[in-house]
Amino acid sequence: GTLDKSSEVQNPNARTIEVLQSMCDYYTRINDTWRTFAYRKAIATLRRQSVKITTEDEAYRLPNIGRRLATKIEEIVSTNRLRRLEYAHDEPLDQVLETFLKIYGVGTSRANKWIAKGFRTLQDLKDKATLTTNQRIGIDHYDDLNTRIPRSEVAALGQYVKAEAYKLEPAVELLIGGSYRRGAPSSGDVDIVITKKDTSSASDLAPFLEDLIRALTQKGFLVATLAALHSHRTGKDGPGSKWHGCCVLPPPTPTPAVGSSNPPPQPQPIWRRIDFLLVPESEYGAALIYFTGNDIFNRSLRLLASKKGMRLNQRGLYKEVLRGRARAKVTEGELLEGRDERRIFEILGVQWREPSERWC
Ligand code: DCP
Ligand code: MG
Ligand code: MN
Repeated sequence: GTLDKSSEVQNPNARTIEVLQSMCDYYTRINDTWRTFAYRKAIATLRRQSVKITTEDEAYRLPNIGRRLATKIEEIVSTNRLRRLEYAHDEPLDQVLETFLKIYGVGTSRANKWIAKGFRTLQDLKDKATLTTNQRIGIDHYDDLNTRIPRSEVAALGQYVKAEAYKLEPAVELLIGGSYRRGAPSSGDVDIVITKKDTSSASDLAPFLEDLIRALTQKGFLVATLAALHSHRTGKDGPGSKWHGCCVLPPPTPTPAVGSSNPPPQPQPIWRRIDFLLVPESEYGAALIYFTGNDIFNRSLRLLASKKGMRLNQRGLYKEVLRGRARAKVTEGELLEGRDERRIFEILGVQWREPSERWC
């Protein structure tokens, strides 16, 4: 409030507090909770002083101010600034944050923790950080996994998977969803939806996915697993309904060159992200809508559904669930449609949109 402000101006340590607050803000930004806390306590102590604190010793005698902070307070008073703060501003930490956030599966919290530990480059992470298997993959294949996949390669990768899948089980159906289905000229990953006639649960398809993953791995097509998730339907550990990983387009099997024992070296294939989603036929329409996106289009459809007393998720369109106290779910809600993509649009009362018209 206004009162606080005027008392702050009158506080003999106002300038010191201001500089320490900037430092505190900086540590908050980089998620250094320990230092943030230490600075906040020191600032609170200084706020309570009625005389100006000018030397390290004076500061150190106060509660909640350690030797290092006391040194900084003397530096602020004698130079009217803090060297560490200027250093902090100079550092292109946003750039570092950006670099770290582009590692597969890394979010703001993880990235800021690394920054707070002083890591500034991918090499720092490789050398000094304790990495999960996925983080290691994300760093080792950083450039590959941040390279978009041309549409023609998405098609070729999808075709490779389809051929292998139909060999294993002719009755399955595979479709490339995601941005590819929306007609994008390039994609971030390959999204493959797998279904089969007369299935009503993803677990009906799980043994097939296991076989497919095994075969594609053996062929050298799949090169890393990032996530093999379990059907949340059953809630138990069981066969996966979702698989995320990396793949490469295997080079054509080399034909033995005549008169040459040294074939030219093949360029290293680029690692690509690939997702598989198992969908029972009874949920295929809803899953297609979800997996075609884009995410913003999905959100607006879901919002529309809820405005109309319905609920849309990747399994189906439902009549809104009844909720008891504390919005606890009482029933799952009556399924209106799951199988037919067009029918879901109809029931929602929205005009059919071709996948290429679903950019938001
Ligand atoms: N999806 C969603 N909400 C999310 C993530 C995904 O609705 N938070 C849906 C919509 C996406 C689809 O899943 O279209 C596939 O997810 P991707 O992350 O693969 O996104 P896209 O395929 O649309 O784009 P990209 O080319 O980056 O892969
Ligand atoms: Mg995608
Ligand atoms: Mn995807």
